[in-house]
Amino acid sequence: MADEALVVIDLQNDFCPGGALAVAGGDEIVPLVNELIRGSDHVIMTQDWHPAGHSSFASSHPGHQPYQSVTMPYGEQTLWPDHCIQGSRGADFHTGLAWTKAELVIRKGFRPAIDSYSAFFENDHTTPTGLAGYLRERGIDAITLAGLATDFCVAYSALDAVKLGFSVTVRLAACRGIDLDGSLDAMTGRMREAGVALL
Ligand code: VGL
Ligand code: ZN
Repeated sequence: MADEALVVIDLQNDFCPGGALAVAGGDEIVPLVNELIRGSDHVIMTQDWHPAGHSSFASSHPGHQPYQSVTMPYGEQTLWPDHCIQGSRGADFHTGLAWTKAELVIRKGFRPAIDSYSAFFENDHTTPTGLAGYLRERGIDAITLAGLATDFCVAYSALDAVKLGFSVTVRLAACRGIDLDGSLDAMTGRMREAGVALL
């Protein structure tokens, strides 16, 4: 039988209460994620990992505020507060996260000119992170997703994974959303339509 992997998305200090881009209740999911980790044969984590001055930061766009949207060469991009800067405490995994079992940590968002929500592709939807190749080469064809944020990095990862032919489950109780202008309902609907199992 083919193998399955748990992919824990961006469970980092900056996405938890007190962090630069705090997701409400982001830290509440840590115990359940740790339980999922204990029960998984293969664990992969993603880590949002931006250089200072990243193009997804509102501070890099004079006259713009966080949560506004701008048009980038690759399409619409929401602007965020400065967050998950490479090597900062905010970019570290949440202290309570049992991360040591992870076989792979995929860092994303490190190219200054492009953001990356998905664990599989950057926001141009064509530049790969390498995760699909890693999974396929290891005979893993099913993934379970948990982490932050439901309506951004988790949802983009789930939709790309389905497109790439993986069987995908999202553990909603082990995720929390940002919910910008109804994005949580919108992205939950898109995942359901795409065939993601929402548990
Ligand atoms: C994320 C916004 C910016 C996420 C990352 O992990 O969902 N959201 N960078
Ligand atoms: Zn980011």
